[in-house]
Amino acid sequence: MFVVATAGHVDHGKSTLVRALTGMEPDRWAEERRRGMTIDLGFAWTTLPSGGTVAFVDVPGHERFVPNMLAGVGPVPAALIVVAADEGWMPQSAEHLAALDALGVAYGLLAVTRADLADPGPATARARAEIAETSLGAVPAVAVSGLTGAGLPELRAALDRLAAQLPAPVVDDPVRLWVDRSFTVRGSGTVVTGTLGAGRLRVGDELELAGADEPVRVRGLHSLGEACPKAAAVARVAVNLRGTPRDRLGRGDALLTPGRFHHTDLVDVRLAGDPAADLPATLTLHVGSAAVPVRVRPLGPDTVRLRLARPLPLLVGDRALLRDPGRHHVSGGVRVLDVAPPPLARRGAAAARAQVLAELDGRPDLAGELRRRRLIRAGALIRMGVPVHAEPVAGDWLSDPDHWRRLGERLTEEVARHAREHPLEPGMPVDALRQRLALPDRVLVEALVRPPLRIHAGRVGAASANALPEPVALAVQRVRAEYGDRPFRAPEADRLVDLGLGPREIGAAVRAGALLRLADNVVLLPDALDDAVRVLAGLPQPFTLSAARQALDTTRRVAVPLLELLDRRGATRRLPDDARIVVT
Ligand SMILES: Nc1nc2c(ncn2[C@@H]2O[C@H](COP(=O)(O)OP(=O)(O)OP(=O)(O)O)[C@@H](O)[C@H]2O)c(=O)[nH]1
Ligand SMILES: [Mg+2]
Repeated sequence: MFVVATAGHVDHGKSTLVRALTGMEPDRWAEERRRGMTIDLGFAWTTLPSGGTVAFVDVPGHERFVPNMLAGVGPVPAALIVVAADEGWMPQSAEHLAALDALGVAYGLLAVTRADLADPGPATARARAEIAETSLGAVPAVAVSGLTGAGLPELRAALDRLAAQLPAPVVDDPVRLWVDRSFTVRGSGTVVTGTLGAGRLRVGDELELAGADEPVRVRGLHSLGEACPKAAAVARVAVNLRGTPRDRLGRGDALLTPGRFHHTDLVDVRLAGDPAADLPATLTLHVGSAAVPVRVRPLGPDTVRLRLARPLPLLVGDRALLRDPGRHHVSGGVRVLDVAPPPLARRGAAAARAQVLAELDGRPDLAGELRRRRLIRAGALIRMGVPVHAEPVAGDWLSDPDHWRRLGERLTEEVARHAREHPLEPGMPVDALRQRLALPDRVLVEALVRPPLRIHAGRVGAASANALPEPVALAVQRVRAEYGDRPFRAPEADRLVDLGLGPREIGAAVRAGALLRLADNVVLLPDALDDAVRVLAGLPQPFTLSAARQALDTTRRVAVPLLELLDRRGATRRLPDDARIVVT
């Protein structure tokens, strides 16, 4: 199927032509038929000589209904421009063409209608000249009469040739179905319609709807009036949604493949036409079937920041147009450069931003995004429309290679500094490092640690972190020299002070396994525990505290906490009468 939107001035015969080609009535409303004028979008389809199907989105020509026209052409990549032979080029011929140009529509046909009323030559020449100046370029032209049917076979053939030129749809892309109508069908509930430009839909699919907390589910699908289990782009589709109230969605909403779109109310864009200085401060942004008021902040010569009145699922590279509803004027097309731009808080930030934007062209660029964002989750990039084809540095984090290298260097410096400032600690806590380097996730710290650094017990330090600082190592050596032959005699508090073993030094020695702490200021050499168990096992069982103290040749100051420690470790067991036995 291929979808084409009509375009052209009011009363130039768009709906008549669609009716003549399809036998279907594009003017759905009684009011439209009564007034002989299209107000809202119409939909009709027919089979072409090739056997292919063309679906029309028929738009209104009246200037009051340009917003409806834009909702129709927004998601459609091809246009049938209609000009009446007897009236020629008119204001909405120009405005519709400007809109197609702004949206970058590149495929089209010119139909000069009402050719039974006047020579189509002059209107054809003027229209082709106007169209040639736009994104559509040189287009084929066919003179037709909706009244007599003259030219219709030629127009059908031309539509077939146009269909053959269109690029193949990307059916593996995520779905972003811009809703152009929503209504309720008795017994089925809410139905929305739209032009599926990419991707596929299946009955049962879960889709995301901006503003809804829960996914919505496809209960039924129709295409061209027929129920179908699935539909692939390009197609006109009607989607029946399970459990979604009608008032939850309407024109301008989009049904999305979950997790694939970033909803944004702030975008930086490049203007296709007018310089930024001429733009009013408020305009309406038209994209897909949506129309959203925006505030415009000029940045560079042809770049502006748009603040949207409500968030939209936009991607880098999206085409949209700005219109001044007050002046009935298409201000120009825009190309989305950044859907998650940085705030402009500092002085000079806007100028700096303008320089960055000057380098961007709206083509997704992974290396550039990483350079600018430094560190970002793959999912966030995908939701911006930037394909990810790089290895994450950790988890699903991607980083600019230079930034990652600098982070590694800074990590080493921070660890070294921490070691200088806290010589007794066995390395820098991972979380302190994470904060210091302003990293959003611990896994990044872990990934940055390289030999000779390592992570041990939640800290980053040299692989030899167990090595004691020299003064502590010397003090422990002296303890060993003095107490090695009296292993259960702990140095007195003032002796510890003499040796330079304050609480922090003792802590460091204990963590390094060089001393065993029984209580505050009561330390033994670490092998004392096994020795004690051996000595106690040689006593008649059970034994009392006093017997233990004598056998170990020590004081209550050591014996009490030592036995308690052995109890805790399960080496000894305390009996109800306070005697103990060695557990074998
Ligand atoms: N003689 C003649 N009259 C035509 C032809 N095409 C359309 N008309 C008449 O022109 C008038 C407008 O036609 P429509 O098809 O409603 O025009 P439209 O472009 O759809 O108008 P809007 O949707 O309101 O913009 C109607 O009265 C049609 O009968 C034609 O080829 N020949
Ligand atoms: Mg019409």
